[in-house]
Amino acid sequence: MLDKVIRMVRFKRLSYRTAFLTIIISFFTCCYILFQFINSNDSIKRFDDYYLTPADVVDNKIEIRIKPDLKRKNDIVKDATFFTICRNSDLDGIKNSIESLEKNFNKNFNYPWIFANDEPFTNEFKDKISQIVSGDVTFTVIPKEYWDVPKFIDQTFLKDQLEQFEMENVMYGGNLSYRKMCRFNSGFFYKLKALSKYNWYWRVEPNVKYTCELPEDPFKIMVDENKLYAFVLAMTEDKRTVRKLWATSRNYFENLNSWNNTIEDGEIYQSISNTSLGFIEQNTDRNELVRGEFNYCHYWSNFEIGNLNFFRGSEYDGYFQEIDKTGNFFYERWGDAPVHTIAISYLLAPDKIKYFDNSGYFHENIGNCPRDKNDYKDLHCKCSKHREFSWHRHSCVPRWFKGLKMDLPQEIHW
Ligand SMILES: Nc1nc2c(ncn2[C@@H]2O[C@H](COP(=O)(O)OP(=O)(O)O)[C@@H](O)[C@H]2O)c(=O)[nH]1
Ligand SMILES: *[C@@H]1O[C@H](CO)[C@@H](O)[C@H](O)[C@H]1NC(C)=O
Ligand SMILES: *[C@@H]1O[C@H](CO)[C@@H](O)[C@H](O)[C@H]1NC(C)=O
Ligand SMILES: *[C@@H]1O[C@H](CO)[C@@H](O)[C@H](O)[C@H]1NC(C)=O
Ligand SMILES: [Mg+2]
Repeated sequence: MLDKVIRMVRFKRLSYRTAFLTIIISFFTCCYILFQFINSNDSIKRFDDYYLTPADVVDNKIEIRIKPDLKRKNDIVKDATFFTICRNSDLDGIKNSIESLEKNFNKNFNYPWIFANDEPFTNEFKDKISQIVSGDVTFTVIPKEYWDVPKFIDQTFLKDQLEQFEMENVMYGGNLSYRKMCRFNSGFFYKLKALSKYNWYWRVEPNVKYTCELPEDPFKIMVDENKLYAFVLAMTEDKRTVRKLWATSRNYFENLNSWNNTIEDGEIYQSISNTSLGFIEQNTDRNELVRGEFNYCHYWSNFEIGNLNFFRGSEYDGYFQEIDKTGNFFYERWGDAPVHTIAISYLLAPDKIKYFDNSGYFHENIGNCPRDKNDYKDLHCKCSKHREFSWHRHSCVPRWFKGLKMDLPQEIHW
């Protein structure tokens, strides 16, 4: 090889000195390229070039089952719906969730319910579900473009990462479908045609329980109180799943034009108003415009009531696409909960976020159980106070009140 180069150089009548220099320069260029390549595993840049903005596609396989004799109250929220994504195999689990919500709430309100799946629902699923939901029911199939691993993802790197996460014993560490689900819930659910005539969704997962009655209509509360997002539980995320999420998110939000407008001359960091970052940020420098660290708190997204137009808006959707470019929904295991939370914390003022106390909501073993004896009795709760998590020391609910300077519920001293 070297001989050849030298012969070529001689052929071109160049001096040995030029040849020597060329070889040295080539050598260092090669080293540099190799070094960049080795390091690129860790850089965001590598994947940017290949990113294709997700196509806008339509879920065309929509089936609606109308309840013909439904007489709904007047003061319901017209553009509100329950929303569930699940598989056919989740039938029993989702039946439990529906029965619990119908009994404690929806039998009096008959809100519609939309079900989405990455595969078509079976007739058995549709029949059984339609029987137990009191409102109209819609079934839709999630388009492949909104679910499958996109082309820009490096399959070899992905395989390594799944193995790595599995080895580290991260929950769902090696699970690819879980990542597809999280990405869908981060950047696509609000684009479904099945949801297009709605502005409010209430997310429900299989095997959740509402252990108390909900006498008031949470959708109505959202509208009346001018809120955009509601949560009932909050906790910290496994750091290993979101190693690069905070940095990537900050890059996006702090380069938005609107961000500059919120920082006035001479203002110190603490007085940047109208974000809800106080919930998720720690170790901020009071004297400098320097952001703090992510404390890993997030709104637990298996329960959510949210405004769809907030998610459909260019600030949120633009955020999703920007962070999607990194491929880290797959290479890491970014959850929809921290993604929603960070966006909400940057984009919404504290007064746009609703905390529903005394929800009696349980996801598996973790939930809320009213503390006050009278509340417990009045709401006909059936939950164990020993399983109450909202005010547990690992809960982020207290942090929300403190960080956003909200008044704690009366009997809580933190
Ligand atoms: N259609 C579909 N839904 C899924 C899939 N994986 C998870 N889900 C749904 O996504 C939601 C979250 O999944 P889950 O297993 O409960 O995750 P966890 O709550 O984080 O442990 C639930 O509503 C599941 O039914 C999938 O592969 N296909
Ligand atoms: C992957 O995650 C889903 C939940 O999203 C779960 O139901 C499934 O059992 C997991 N698969 C494996 C192989 O762990
Ligand atoms: C925000 O302000 C900084 C400094 O004042 C400037 O360098 C930056 O370009 C601005 N960003 C945008 C998006 O306008
Ligand atoms: C913050 O946003 C709220 C709306 O959420 C608005 O009413 C209020 O005036 C804003 N405050 C400042 C200081 O901009
Ligand atoms: Mg779940």
